[in-house]
Amino acid sequence: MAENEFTQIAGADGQHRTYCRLCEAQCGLVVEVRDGQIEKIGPDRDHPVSEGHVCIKGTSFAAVTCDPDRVLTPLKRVGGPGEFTSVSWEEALDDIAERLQAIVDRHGGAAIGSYKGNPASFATLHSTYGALFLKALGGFKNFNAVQIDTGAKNLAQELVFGSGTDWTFPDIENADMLIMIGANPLVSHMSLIAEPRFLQKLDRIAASEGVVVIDPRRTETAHRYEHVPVMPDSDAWLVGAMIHHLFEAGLEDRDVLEARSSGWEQLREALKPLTPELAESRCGVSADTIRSLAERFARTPKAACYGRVGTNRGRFGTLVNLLIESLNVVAGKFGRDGGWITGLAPIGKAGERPLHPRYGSMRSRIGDLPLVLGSTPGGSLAAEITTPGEGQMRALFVDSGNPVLAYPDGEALSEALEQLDLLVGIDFYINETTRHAHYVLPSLTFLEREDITDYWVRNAPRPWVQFSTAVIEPQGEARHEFDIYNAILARMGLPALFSDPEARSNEAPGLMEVADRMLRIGPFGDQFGENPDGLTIEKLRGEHPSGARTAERFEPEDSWSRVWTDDAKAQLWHEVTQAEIARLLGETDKQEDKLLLFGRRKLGSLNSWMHNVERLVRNEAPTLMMHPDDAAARGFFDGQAVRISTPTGSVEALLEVTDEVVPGAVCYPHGFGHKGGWQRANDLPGVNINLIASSRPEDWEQVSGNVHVDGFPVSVEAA
Ligand SMILES: Nc1nc2c(c(=O)[nH]1)N[C@H]1C(S)=C(S)[C@@H](COP(=O)(O)OP(=O)(O)OC[C@H]3O[C@@H](n4cnc5c(=O)[nH]c(N)nc54)[C@H](O)[C@@H]3O)O[C@H]1N2
Ligand SMILES: Nc1nc2c(c(=O)[nH]1)N[C@H]1C(S)=C(S)[C@@H](COP(=O)(O)OP(=O)(O)OC[C@H]3O[C@@H](n4cnc5c(=O)[nH]c(N)nc54)[C@H](O)[C@@H]3O)O[C@H]1N2
Ligand code: SF4
Ligand SMILES: [Mo]
Repeated sequence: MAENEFTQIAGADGQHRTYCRLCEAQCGLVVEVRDGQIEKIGPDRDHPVSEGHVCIKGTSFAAVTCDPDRVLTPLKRVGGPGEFTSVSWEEALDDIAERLQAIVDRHGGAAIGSYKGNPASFATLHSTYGALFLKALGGFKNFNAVQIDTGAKNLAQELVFGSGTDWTFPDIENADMLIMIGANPLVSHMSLIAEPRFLQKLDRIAASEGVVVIDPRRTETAHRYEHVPVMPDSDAWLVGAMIHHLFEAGLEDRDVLEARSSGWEQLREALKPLTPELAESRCGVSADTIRSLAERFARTPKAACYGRVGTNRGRFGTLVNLLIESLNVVAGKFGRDGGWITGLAPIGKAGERPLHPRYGSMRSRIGDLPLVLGSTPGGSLAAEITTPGEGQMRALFVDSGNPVLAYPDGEALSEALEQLDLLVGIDFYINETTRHAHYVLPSLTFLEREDITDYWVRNAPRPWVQFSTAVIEPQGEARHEFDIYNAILARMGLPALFSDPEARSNEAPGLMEVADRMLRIGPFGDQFGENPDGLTIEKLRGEHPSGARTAERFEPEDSWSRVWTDDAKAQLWHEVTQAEIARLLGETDKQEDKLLLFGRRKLGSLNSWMHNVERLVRNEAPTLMMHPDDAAARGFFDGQAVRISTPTGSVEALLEVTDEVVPGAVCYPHGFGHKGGWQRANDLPGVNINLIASSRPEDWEQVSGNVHVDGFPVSVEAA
């Protein structure tokens, strides 16, 4: 086959259309393959939504798939952390199944846990079958990134709209104004919004009524648009005061409030004391700015207020997110063209109440907190292992994740992991977590597997769906996670994933068979023939190799049909709202000599795991950013070595004196401080900033269980 011809045969010479599974933009890619190996990765200009957009991470991905440090055979631990020897799949799987069986027999399924990291959300049904695997063993400890990423937002959506998984997001395709709190899309490429061409969209909004970026740092995004600097961990004051002012000025949308919401009067009363003047004293944004922002927002018909990770990890994450959802309702932006909307997942039946465990239906063993979406707080991972008693965790699967770098107090977690009877890592790298494993099982990179965009495209202002064949054959002995789990279940005499429970058969339906069924009954599916124009995987593969647009436009109004509260109204008052507003107003204005530490992301990094790619990390040297006033007050200079301390620990960093950050706060990126099986990354400067963040349950945000990694107090001294 000629090199410039398109092909869908894994490993065949020619060009392969696929998509990037690193971030939510999921850009279309064209990969050139020769002699079974990747020659080049470029943009897919035929992709209906990314239209040729890519970033340096996507086009550098061959360096991951072909990384000489990649794990290509099962590894068995033979010494201290990181000391492994290659073994056969048979040996590894037999031993894992046997040990697992012994643990289940002796301690029951509660002793088993599973951690699925961020990349799992980009692989077809991975979170679903990962949870089914655990359930098959009688387990229910599902750890993931929820309580360090989205937990407060999930909970706020559940309380206001009745679903933690029908994400609300701004219709950036049609909005004229966007308020963005704690998000930096110029680096992250947008989160909870799937729109690869976001920059075009934001520029258009900026040229209309404006993009306002509320952030303690003058980020890349803030620099391009309007920046409102704010103290970390103080957004509840700001957003609460905006709602206060809307009511005060009579700018609320009465029609919406009366017909489609409940509890707005209680919210209005509770926020009466939260004046813009009081908010100014707590968040550093002037009362005038708060008032004018609220007025601009209310008076722009097509506007939305969006909060992302920076709103989730403070002491009031749930309240901030409740107030953001509420602000959008009070100002009449929910379910409006160019406003605040929900989307449709292509997979699974639409128009049904989501099945996730309701808030409060389960509680954590550590900290005794109600669980959000049934997910076990990652902050409890170490304590689940070290705390004796019923349900003590003895076995853990870490699949697509790296909690030692991702979660607070990685030191305590590293020590705890060593106490497990069985730790299995499923990854193509030995990372800071899997180096503690008894076995590391090699998985595929996304270029070696088929996938369908099953999850994040539900948050697309211009919805699409794409199926990709595998670009190359699996490297070495790497296997699909789905097959690994099934192989373990088979050895334990348990039915295969997704098989009919009555049949007790080990005959697994293929993963794509399951996905195809779910696509076909989904909102864009062919309904098994009833809707001949609808989609199937076969049709996606044959007719839309670059992806298919599934709807010209969402009907924003339909967002109201996905409100799952009992009365189908937006619920603006809840006991959580009440308690959290009271807690906020009861806060004393502490004037400690502490600086509040918050994080940042870098264009060439992806959380903890793209640091082995030379091209991405060449100039990577994380610094602690500090405002010139704070540096002068301490006699610090640019480039100086400093020690950052908390009661949990201390680390050293290089200081960068810059007025990019607000006075009173310091900024350091997460995901550094490597000691995995990656030669390049281990050489990088930088520390694991989560070593100094607390994982103690009393330090979690007590409503959502989110850990506090943005805006926590630290002291900084000369090193
Ligand atoms: N202080 C601080 N901490 C943070 C954050 C922060 O902003 N500040 N951000 C948090 C956020 S938002 C997140 S999502 C978490 C992320 O934390 P995690 O989800 O735990 O971890 P990652 O760093 O993304 O590491 C992913 C691992 O999965 C592996 N991997 C990649 N693709 C695949 C695959 O297809 N299959 C398998 N089996 N493995 C794969 C990689 O090699 C890597 O080892 O970190 C959180 N931690
Ligand atoms: N290049 C790159 N892209 C990524 C990732 C990556 O690691 N690198 N990670 C991916 C993942 S897992 C996620 S979840 C998304 C996240 O996507 P975004 O939510 O856009 O993430 P960040 O870039 O971390 O932006 C968070 C912003 O919040 C600000 N912030 C911190 N604390 C506060 C606060 O208290 N109040 C306010 N108002 N702002 C605050 C920070 O300064 C930062 O600018 O990005 C994804 N995309
Ligand atoms: S923006 Fe995200 S999806 Fe697109 S190429 Fe970069 S990492 Fe991949
Ligand atoms: Mo994330």
